[in-house]
Amino acid sequence: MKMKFEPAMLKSYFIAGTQDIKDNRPLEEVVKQALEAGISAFQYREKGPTSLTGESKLALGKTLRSLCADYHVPFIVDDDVELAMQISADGIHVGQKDERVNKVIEQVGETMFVGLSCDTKAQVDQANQIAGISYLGSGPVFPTGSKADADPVIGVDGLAKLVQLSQRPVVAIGGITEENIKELPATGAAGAAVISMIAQSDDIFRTVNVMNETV
Ligand code: TZP
Ligand code: MG
Repeated sequence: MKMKFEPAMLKSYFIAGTQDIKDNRPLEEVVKQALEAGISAFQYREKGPTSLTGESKLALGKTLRSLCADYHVPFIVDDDVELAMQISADGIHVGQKDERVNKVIEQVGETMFVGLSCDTKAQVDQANQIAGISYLGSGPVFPTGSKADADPVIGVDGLAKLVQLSQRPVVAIGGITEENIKELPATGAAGAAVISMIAQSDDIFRTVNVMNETV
C-alpha cells in the first residue's frame, strides 16, 4: 500500500511512543482517541530508556499501523527503517543524527514518503537538493520536555526563516501548546507536530480541534 504524501497531512501530526504515555494508559487507546478526534498523521516514536524494543516494539507497531489504516490516516515510523518496511508504514521520519537520509530514501524506494528534521539554514539548503524528501520537521520552536537531546530552541522567527528557505512543506515541532499554537500561522508552517499536547491532554477532542482550527 502506498499513500501519496499531501501537505495537509502535516496539519495535526501526533508523535508518540510508550514512553510518552502516563498513568499506565495503553498507547493504542490514546492513539485511537486521537484518530477519532481527527489527527492528520501519526508517528510511532519509541525513544529513551523506558521505550520498547524488538518483538514488543514490532507487535505494538503492527497494532498502531492497522489502527491508522482503519482511519485512513498516514502511519509514520521514526528512525527505524527496518520496522517501517516490516509493517508497511506510509512514511519514515529521520533526524540529522539518524541514518543518513540518502540511504533511507534508497532503502524505502517508492514504498513510503520520507520526512527529515532540519533546524539550520545549511540543513535546509542540503534538503532542498534531495528529491526524495517530502517534508521537513523544524527544530524545537519552543522549549520541550519530551526530547532529552533536543537541539536549541529556534523560536517562531527561526521557524519562519526555515519555512521561507525550504522548498518543501515544514511541520513545526517542539513545546507547542494550545496557547502558543496561535503564533504558528504567521510563520507559514504547514502544521504542528506534538507529543505532550495530545499525550497529556485532559480532552483529546478539544486539543485536536484546536490544532485543526488553528494551523
Ligand atoms: N523533536 C524535536 S522537539 C521533539 C521532537 C521529537 C519533542 C516534541 O515534544 P512536545 O511534547 O510536543 O514538546
Ligand atoms: Mg530521530
